[in-house]
Amino acid sequence: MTADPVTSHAPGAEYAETASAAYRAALQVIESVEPRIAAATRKELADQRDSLKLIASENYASPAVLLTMGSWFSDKYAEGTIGHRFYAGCQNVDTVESLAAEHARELFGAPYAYVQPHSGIDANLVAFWAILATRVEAPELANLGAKHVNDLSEADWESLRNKLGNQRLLGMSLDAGGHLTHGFRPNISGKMFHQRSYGTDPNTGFLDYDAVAKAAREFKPLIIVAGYSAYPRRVNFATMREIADEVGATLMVDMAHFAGLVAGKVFTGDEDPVPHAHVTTTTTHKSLRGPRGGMVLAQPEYSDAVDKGCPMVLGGPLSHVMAAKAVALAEARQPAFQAYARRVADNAQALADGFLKRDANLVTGGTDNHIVLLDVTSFGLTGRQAESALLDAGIVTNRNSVPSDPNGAWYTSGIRLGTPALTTRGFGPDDFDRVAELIVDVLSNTTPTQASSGPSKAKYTLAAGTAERIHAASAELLEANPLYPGLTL
Ligand code: DSN
Repeated sequence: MTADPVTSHAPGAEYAETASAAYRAALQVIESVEPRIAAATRKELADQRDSLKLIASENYASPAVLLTMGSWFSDKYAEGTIGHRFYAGCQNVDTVESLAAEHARELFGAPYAYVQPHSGIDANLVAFWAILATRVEAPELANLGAKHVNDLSEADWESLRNKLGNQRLLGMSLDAGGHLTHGFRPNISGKMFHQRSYGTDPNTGFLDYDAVAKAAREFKPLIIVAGYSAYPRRVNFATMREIADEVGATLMVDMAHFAGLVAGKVFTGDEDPVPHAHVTTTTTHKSLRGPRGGMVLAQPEYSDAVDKGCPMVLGGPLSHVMAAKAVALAEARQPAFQAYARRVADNAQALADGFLKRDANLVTGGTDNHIVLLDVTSFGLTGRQAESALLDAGIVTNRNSVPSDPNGAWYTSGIRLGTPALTTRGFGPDDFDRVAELIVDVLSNTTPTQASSGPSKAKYTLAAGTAERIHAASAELLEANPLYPGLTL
């Protein structure tokens, strides 16, 4: 297998020697204080280099992004917003936050960007509260005579609390591929709202827009959440916005999984959520390939409320991570990122084709994004057994529910696979066909076993020699597509 010249390296090959010197020096410093942490850090890189990482929500950030996080910005408190902080001395944090927000606005064509959220769930909580504040609290305060909040009586507060706490949210169900934070009952989003889910067509596995519209008309939600973490297809956000407009709902899109495909212009027009959603949330570390963190993009009518995310919802911003977001967003604005994003989608197609030609079952029969959802019941396995057997063979995946999953959310019947990480290493379509072959090899050689104790849905036996054979085959692929080429510790 040869590495593809377009995307054969994670960004950073051109400064690998300098980055190596920086990491060697950093590890030496860490070693002098707590050698076990230095050792674990070295081991983590070795493990990541030596495994086929197919977790759809993971990637490899560039050394520039990673190095940016190791700075004194970590030491600064900066609650508030750019130019309006609750602490003195935030002039450099203002620079960092302004640059990150500017890159985000330019990259996504968004009128407003808020780069403080620490994670995807934080970004979604900021969005929920911003929508509640804009749609419920502000009009209610006007009804109460536009009093300053300090002048509200206890009865006014009670009335406001009742209204804020009695709103409805419609989101994609977890087993159809939605996310925990889209109204799943054990999550705060499923408790703070009256919640209803939409699913996918039971025959095709595709999103059924008529069913979403029907649910919206019946339920009349304040918020419709679109977006997914395990749905292998594109979404028409123009249609979702029409549905939201018809029922007077705010359309919130969580693009955490596919932000890289939006940034890389693979999803354009009706498939680009940013112009259609009132509020768009994302993480920055998945297909977008930045540091761990979150972000909110908003139309102007929601921006004031989003801007109050800290201290409304968030603690002090992580300024070192905001700096790294700026660096990653600058990388994503380069033409090379568009080539990368196209390759992520092409590779997912190749992975899906590789399974289909080997008679494996895929939810929706394929993919047109970065996710492939493999239904492992035809191998006689649960998702849990498949995940563990694959890990034994050095293939890192995660088990995932399939629609109407007979094995529930813990054992599951599926394996979710994603292409962003290995595409960063330089894997191309031929490599992903080989990955499909290796996965089918492992699953075909895995036998469920009845446990003498404990849950049998987790027990399995991998045929002798399988793990060794797959490790050797994976090593060839991994060596041809090295992680952080030129980076030596
Ligand atoms: N944990 C992320 C994922 O794996 O999709 C979502 O939060």
